[in-house]
Amino acid sequence: MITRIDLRGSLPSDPRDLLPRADLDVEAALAHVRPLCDDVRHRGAEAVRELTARFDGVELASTRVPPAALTAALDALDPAVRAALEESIRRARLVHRDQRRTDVTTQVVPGGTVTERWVPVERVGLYVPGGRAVYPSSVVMNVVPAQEAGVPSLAVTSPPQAEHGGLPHPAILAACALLGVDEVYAVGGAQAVAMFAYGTEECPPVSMVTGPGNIWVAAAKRLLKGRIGIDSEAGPTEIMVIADDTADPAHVAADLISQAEHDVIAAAVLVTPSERLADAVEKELPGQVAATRHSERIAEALSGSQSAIVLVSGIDDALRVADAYAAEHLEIQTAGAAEVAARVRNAGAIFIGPYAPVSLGDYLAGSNHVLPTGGCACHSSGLSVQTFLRGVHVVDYTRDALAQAAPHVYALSEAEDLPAHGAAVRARFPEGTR
Ligand code: HSO
Ligand code: ZN
Repeated sequence: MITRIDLRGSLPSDPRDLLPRADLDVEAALAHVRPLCDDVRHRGAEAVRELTARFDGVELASTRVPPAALTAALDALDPAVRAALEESIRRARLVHRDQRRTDVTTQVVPGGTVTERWVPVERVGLYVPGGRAVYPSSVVMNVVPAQEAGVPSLAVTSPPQAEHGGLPHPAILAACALLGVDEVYAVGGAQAVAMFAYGTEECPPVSMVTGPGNIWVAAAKRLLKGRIGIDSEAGPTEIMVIADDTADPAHVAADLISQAEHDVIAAAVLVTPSERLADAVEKELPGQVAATRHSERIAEALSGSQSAIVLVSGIDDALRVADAYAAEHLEIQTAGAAEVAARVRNAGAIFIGPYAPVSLGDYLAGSNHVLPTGGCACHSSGLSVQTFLRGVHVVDYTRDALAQAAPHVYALSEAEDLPAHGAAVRARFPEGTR
């Protein structure tokens, strides 16, 4: 069911290439998406409604979801799900509130200061997928950091579902209501990103669009990036587990399966120095997979070339493999797990020990579950308050402090053959600076 890769002899020089990663051809989708975005740019809400009829089979009277539909969805929400979402929101708020930044003023020289002022993005649009993946938890993970960053205006959009009366999925609407988001649109696909980027008569334009989506959404985000800010492009889910003999094979198997459940191209990788554990996990998998609801999807993900059990000669090599792979989620189930985790450089999020499975992080740890995939964890972070903030330098110098800097400005402006730069300073000191 799962490939085994034995690296106990030697590690390849670049272990990153060990496991192939799914590569969506977003570039190819751009050609399809460009005319749709142009249409929305020129014809606004009318184009959005036409495209929605064409792609979603829903005739929208208005692209905006009536506020009463949000309250109705919340009233109809299963109380257990409501309680879980409320607790998820509470924990996420605790963590993200601590990510807020205070303005810092640095005295560079007497009379010369630079303040870094943190300013939230004015208006953000959040895309929430519909269709097969309906994740109210992802609404929480996108909305909470934006709110804690102080974003004053936040809109959500999600594709309309014919079977739900042409509204987005009720679980999405209920999550919005719980989070206090009342501006929600029933629009999906590239036209949703274009609606946010260009604005329409029904939806004012936003400065930034975040949230996962299908290939058309990813293509529209790539196309409109620059006009709008975007978060990173979300790829298929990945879990890597570093485990040794101290790990429980049933738990390791369950965790690999949990993320394989997302997608047939999800990646589940165990890295272990223990052949005994490798054998035990491999033995666990078929029974556990067979017992779960989406067994076909999971079996396909586990048997794909992106998933594997990797045998290494020790924890040092396991860490080299993990750093090279830069997994979205990395579990450490070893002796001294916290110390091992402290040595990891590249991972979207790290889960320590036997009682921090990834699915806790997906819903309720308080951590964010929008994380870098596809190896991007070597240069990017998950979604956070910082995503929605801009650091603005505010420069404040007195006459004396400028006079002191002037000779250096003159020297550099000459060195760069930009004499007008020096002249702008010299103009303030007609009598000279010394
Ligand atoms: N593991 C997913 C997030 C998610 N899981 C949402 C369940 N719902 C990507 O990190
Ligand atoms: Zn998940």
